[in-house]
Amino acid sequence: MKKQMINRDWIATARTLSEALPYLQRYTGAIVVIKFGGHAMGDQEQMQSFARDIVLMNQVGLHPVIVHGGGPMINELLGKLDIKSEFVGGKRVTDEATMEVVEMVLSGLVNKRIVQAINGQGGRAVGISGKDANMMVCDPVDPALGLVGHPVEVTPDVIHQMHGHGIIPVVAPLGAGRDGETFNVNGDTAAGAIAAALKADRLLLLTDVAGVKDESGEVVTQLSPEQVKDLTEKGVIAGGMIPKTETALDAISGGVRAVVILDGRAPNACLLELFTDHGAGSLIRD
Ligand code: X2W
Repeated sequence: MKKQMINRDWIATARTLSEALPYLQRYTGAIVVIKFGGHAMGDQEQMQSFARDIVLMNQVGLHPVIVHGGGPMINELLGKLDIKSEFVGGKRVTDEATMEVVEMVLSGLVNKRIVQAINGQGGRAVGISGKDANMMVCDPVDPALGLVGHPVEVTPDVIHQMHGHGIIPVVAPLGAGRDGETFNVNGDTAAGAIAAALKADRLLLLTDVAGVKDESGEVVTQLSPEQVKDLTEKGVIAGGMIPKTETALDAISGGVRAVVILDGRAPNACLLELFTDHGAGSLIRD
C-alpha cells in the first residue's frame, strides 16, 4: 500500500490557489496591459518565467497585452555598428540611420523573442508593432529629437480581434506617421497610450526597481494621483521614475482603472500583483 505524507509546501500551494479565487473572479475578461521594459527582461530563465505568468493569465480568462521596450538591446546594436546615440529628457534622439536599427531590434529581435517565449509555454502570441493595422498614429514630439513620435490616435480594434481568437498580442513601440514615416516611441508612453485606448483594467509597468519610494525610502504600496504629484513636487519622485509616474497619471486620466509600477525581475511579479493578497510594487489609482 502506498502511503502519502502531506507536505507543508503542498498545503501552502493549495492555500495560495484558494486565496486566488476572488482575484480570478474579479479579473475574468479584464484587459491587462503589461509594459515589459528592456531592463526587466533579464536572462533566458527570467524571460521564460515572465512568459509562463502571461500564459497563466490568459488561461484563467484575462486578456493580456504585452507592450515591450528594448533600450539596452538597441544600445548594443548601435554600439556594434558604431552609431552614436544620445538621450534628451529620457528619449533617444532618432535620425534615419538610428530609426532603422531601432525598428530592427524592437520589431525583429526583441518582439520575436517574447513571442517565442510565450509560445514555448503553450500560449499563442502574435507580434505586431504600432504600425500594424495603423494602430498607433504619431506626430513628431520635437524636431530636435528627429523621428521620436508621440501617439495621437490609437485604434486598438486589432487587439480586440486578437483577444477574440485567444491570441496574446505582443506590441513593439513603433508608430506610423501621417506621411509614411516610422516613429520611435518610448515604451512606457506607448504602453500608456494603448492601455488608455483599450480602457484597460490594469497597466503593469515592469521595471528594475521595486516601486515608488516615499521620503523615508520605503516603497509605497498604494497612492493616488495627487500623492504622486506631491512627491514629484518635493523631488522625492525623480530621475527615471518620472517618465513612469507621468505615464501612470496620463493613463489614469485616459481611462485606465489602475497602474502598478513593479520590479519585473522579481519571480512571478505579475501573478503576485494580480492574484494574491500581498500585491507587488506601487499601485496608483484615483
Ligand atoms: C526607446 C524605445 C525602446 C524603449 C529607445 O529608443 O530606447 C525612445 O527613447 P525600454 O527598454 O523600455 O527603455 N524610444 C523614443 O522604450 O525601451
